[in-house]
Amino acid sequence: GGAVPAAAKSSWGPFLKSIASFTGDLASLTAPPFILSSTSLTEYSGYWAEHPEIFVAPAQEKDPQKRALLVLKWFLTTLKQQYSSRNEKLGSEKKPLNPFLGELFLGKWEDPTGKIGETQLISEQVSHHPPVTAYAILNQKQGVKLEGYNGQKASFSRGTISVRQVGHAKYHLKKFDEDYLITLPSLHIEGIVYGSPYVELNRSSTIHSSTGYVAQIDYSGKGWVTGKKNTFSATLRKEGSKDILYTIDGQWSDGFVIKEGKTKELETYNAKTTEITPLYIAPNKEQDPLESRRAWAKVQESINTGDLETTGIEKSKIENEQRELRKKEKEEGREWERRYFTRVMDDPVFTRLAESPGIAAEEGKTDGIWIFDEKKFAQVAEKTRVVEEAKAEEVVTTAA
Ligand code: 0T9
Repeated sequence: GGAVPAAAKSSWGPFLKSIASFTGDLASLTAPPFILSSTSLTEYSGYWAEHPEIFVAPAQEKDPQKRALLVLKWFLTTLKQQYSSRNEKLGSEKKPLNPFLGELFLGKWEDPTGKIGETQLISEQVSHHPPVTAYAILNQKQGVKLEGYNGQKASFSRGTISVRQVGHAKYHLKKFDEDYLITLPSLHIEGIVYGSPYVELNRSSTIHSSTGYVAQIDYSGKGWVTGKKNTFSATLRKEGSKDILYTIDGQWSDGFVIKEGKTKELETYNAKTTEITPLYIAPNKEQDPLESRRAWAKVQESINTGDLETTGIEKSKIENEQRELRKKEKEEGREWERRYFTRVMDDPVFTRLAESPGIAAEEGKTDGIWIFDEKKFAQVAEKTRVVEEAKAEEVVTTAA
């Protein structure tokens, strides 16, 4: 990653002082301009499926044990995009735009070959205070659905920002009526004092399947086991058994080796050369006003051109508009209607798979669980169909 640009050095010192007295609300951190990204956090949901073929691969596997391995492999292949893509593209980790309530990020990964079918992304900001993003990723042809939500709890200690992720993801295979509960790793930011922050993952995360398989991924960074950054070691077992079915070791930003048991090499994965499939996003003018890139367009443009004044003005416009909306809702005694997600107190899939200690307790703090609402989704699809039909009709009549 690049170090602090010379001209920006003067703003990094005060920033370091300000994070030392940090209260835990990441959105309220006033970072120096050169660390600001023009990308909203709602876009980060797309990191889960930037290799659509790896995402849907488990749907084609008949052996439940191998399926569990493919789900683990897919999860591991998402980590590079999730946690180091800003670093690689922009030179360091950057502070994302803090999404407004109801913000949407919609897109699809097309499949010109027709082999795996289209994969669709729906991401929605379901809470602003505290920030929570919910998402669903669907491939109808393969019957694969990922849904989840997440927020962050941050703290400052020993010179670094530590972030605990609140929330989880669920991976569903329709054909096998199979579910996987994925917990999210906690992380911390390294390189802050040098002005080139990057993410390192902490401790461990797990994947529990309804077929009784458990994957555990242990993370370590530079100073630990191998001395290499972004290191992990994962195992897959049958629940309650000590026998290790598969082991996967490596660096999530670089590559890893999949072994049967502890030694028999099956496959190597190169994270650097495996290409990603770009997400298709509609042009801004065709987007819904709540869609991220349309709503933030002016802010994004001014961040990209380094026009601080316009950035401030345009950001305030959105913030004021949001304040007005919340005020009006309060007066009318109603709540903002989430377009695609609903909050529930009990999710049967989650409850069943979250039996292992530690998982359920963490979730309690989010005040319910956000689930993808198929009914709302169908309603939106129906509305879009009607609008499209009316548009087509209009074209026909004006042409006549
Ligand atoms: C969900 C992911 C999450 C979002 C980001 C902590 C962080 C915001 C949340 C957890 C994705 O699935 C995975 C990846 C990276 C996480 C971000 C890394 C980061 O630094 C930011 C926070 C808000 C900051 O920008 C702090 C400022 C820092 C760059 C300067 C020191």
